[in-house]
Amino acid sequence: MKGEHNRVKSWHDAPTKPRFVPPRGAVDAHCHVFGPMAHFPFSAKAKYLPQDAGPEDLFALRDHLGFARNVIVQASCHGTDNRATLDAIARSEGRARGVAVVDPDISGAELAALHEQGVRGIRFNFLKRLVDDTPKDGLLDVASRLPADWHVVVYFEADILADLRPFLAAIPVPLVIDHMGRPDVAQGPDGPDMRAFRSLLDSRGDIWFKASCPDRLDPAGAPWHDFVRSVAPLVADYPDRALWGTDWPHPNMQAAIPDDGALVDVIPYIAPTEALIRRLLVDNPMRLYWPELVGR
Ligand code: 0GY
Repeated sequence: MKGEHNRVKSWHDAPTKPRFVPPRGAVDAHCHVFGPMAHFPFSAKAKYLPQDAGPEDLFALRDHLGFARNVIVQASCHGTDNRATLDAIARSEGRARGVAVVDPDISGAELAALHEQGVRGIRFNFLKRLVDDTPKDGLLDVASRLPADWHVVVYFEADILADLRPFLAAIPVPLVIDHMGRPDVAQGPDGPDMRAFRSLLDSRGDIWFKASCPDRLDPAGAPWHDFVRSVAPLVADYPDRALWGTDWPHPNMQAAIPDDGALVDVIPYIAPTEALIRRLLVDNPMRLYWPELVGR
């Protein structure tokens, strides 16, 4: 394992305070924790080796940005060892839930234990630069054995969406698509990538998406005009299926680290009414991750 000086840092030390004020109860529905490595070592198969980005830093950012809750998605650098994610959830005083990465042969008892610890979904990652291989057979089996009301988060790039469609159609629980399947937003809202993604959303009523990561999808940089022009129509047309997240600590973004305050300031451009903002940041993520609190 390399030393700390070789481990990459991909997040901003002092993000600006956003001008946009999120509504009460807002959920950052896509973020991660890294380590701390001394307690939770990275996977031997990790494709990047980050500096520690633990729960204290995550929760300080949550408060700084004006959010109330986090959904912590197991990052690929921790493989299927979910302890760092579970530790962060346990430290959140009920204000975080999580998405795990599991071996397909995980037992029902182990899944139930993850549920007890705040996990509400599992993630299938098809990015070759992040994982060696993602054989699909076992995945359908584990997806069919998930606890009630869980979902599957899927991360893929636009160029494999057509090939993935039969597999996605066979997953027997709701789907959440990370970063909208990484469309080329420079194509605009009616370009082939967005059209293909809309076709996926139209194929099932239970596919959600994260309207997230302008920094990954729009290399022109802040204020991410192409992202806004491509994503705002999607949020408007599928208002009950959109989620939003910071993606902190921005794995692999060390060459172009986004300012989290600037990311939050994109929200009113992709969700320009109070009603849309409330669905994007509160109602939708609460239905998926804290359904027992909805309507109370
Ligand atoms: C993201 C995106 C990336 C990384 C991971 O699990 C991960 O390592 O998700 C990426 O490099 O595109 O959503 O955090």
